[in-house]
Amino acid sequence: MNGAYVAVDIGASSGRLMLAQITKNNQIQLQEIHRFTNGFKMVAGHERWNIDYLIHEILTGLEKVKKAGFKQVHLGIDTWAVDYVLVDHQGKKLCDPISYRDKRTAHAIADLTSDFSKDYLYEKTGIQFQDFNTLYQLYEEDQALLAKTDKIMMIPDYIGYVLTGQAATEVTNASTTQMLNLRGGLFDKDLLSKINVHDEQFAKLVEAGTYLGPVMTDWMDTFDLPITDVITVATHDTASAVVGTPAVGHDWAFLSSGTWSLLGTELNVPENGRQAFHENYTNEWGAYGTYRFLKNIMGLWVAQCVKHGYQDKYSFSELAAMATKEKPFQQFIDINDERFVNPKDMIAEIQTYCRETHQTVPTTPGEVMMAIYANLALFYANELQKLNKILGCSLKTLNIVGGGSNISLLNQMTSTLSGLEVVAGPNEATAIGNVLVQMISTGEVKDIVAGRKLIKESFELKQYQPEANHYEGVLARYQSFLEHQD
Ligand code: LFR
Repeated sequence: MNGAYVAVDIGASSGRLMLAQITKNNQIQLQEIHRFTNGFKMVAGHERWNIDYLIHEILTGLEKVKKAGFKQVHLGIDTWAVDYVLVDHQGKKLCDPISYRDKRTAHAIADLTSDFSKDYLYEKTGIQFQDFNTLYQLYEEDQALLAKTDKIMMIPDYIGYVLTGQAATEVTNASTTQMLNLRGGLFDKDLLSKINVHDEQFAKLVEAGTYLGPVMTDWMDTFDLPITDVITVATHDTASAVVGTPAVGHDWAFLSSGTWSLLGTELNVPENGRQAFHENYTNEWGAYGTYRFLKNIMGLWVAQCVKHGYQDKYSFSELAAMATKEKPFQQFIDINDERFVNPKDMIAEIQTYCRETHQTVPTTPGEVMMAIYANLALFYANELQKLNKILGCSLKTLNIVGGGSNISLLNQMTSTLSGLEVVAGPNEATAIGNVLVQMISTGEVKDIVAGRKLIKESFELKQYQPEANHYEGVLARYQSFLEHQD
């Protein structure tokens, strides 16, 4: 009997428990067990996640696993990155974690780097400058709370701790703090001292694939759970998504397309030279000694906000269908502009941007959505060119995974603009990467190469080829638009 593996995968807008097994004919079978919404709310002056609710949903999902007939499972947890929970000496959280979209860090990069150079920080960490990185969040942290803090736990580490009583700091996620030393492999004491934090405030660093412990009997008394062994997977959702990308050979890039679009490639040696610094590329640590060399792109967050802006009257597929009827490239938008991080009204923000830049203003839902998709595709194509330049490579394939891999319109435009073959799917790559690390840990799958092959054989993938004579000169005009925006 093959093992049963549960992936707890929580993103900024939703969470899910997926159950996976390897079938007799050697395929990964994935089944959704439980899905719930996630989001932040303004509480006590800050945008916060409701972490107790998330844990409750995980336990509810695990009850469903038991009801489905599974008495014993392995479990891995991945979530978004950079956010953390402050835990006191009694092992209790001091408050609900603040979201990376909270405005408290708006000036933190400039303030913190006023007495040392950004080059110095990039040279040490190889991590992109995003004002939401843990480094800046801790810099802005309430000092009274920090004084009471025994442990600073990243979100998935904290959830693992609450479930098992065991504390660990998993590296794929810890690297996003911008506090790990790229060469030494540990928290950088010099950086920590600048934000009044000590390395004893973090539990021991562990690699993805490390056994954490069983879910505590206390939980088994209150919930009807299977016997559950927690494995520390690649706890950063993007790290799991890259593990779950069915790539073969070299010359491939990935696009993990969800709330964020994470576009990049997998490296064995980090790249933190001048060009990477200049382009703000990041070297996040991956599973099995790899690095995710990537850029954060605003992604489907913009579309999610627009959908809410229309009072959720239309589904994503209805919106995509409306967009398909519109002409692309009626306006250029720098989709990574800070103003789209958390505006009050995304539709109005897009329209104001177009007005300010003297371009056609999209008005109907179809026009607004086409403006978003077209500009995402342009952004992707532009970054793919940069990747080739920085790394001196010649990418051939873009693997698009995650929820966004279902949007054919976007996939086709991306392929045509970039001139690359696009392989789309699986949409649940993150959950798949999560279970794959578990399967490798238990020995059911040999290694990541075998695992990616298994994914390729288990899930339906769609291919897109660049269309000839389409969009001539559009990318060049977009690039010149961006240059003039700087
Ligand atoms: C994607 C993601 C990104 C990270 C952002 C904030 O869900 O984890 O990789 O930069 O969320 O945590």
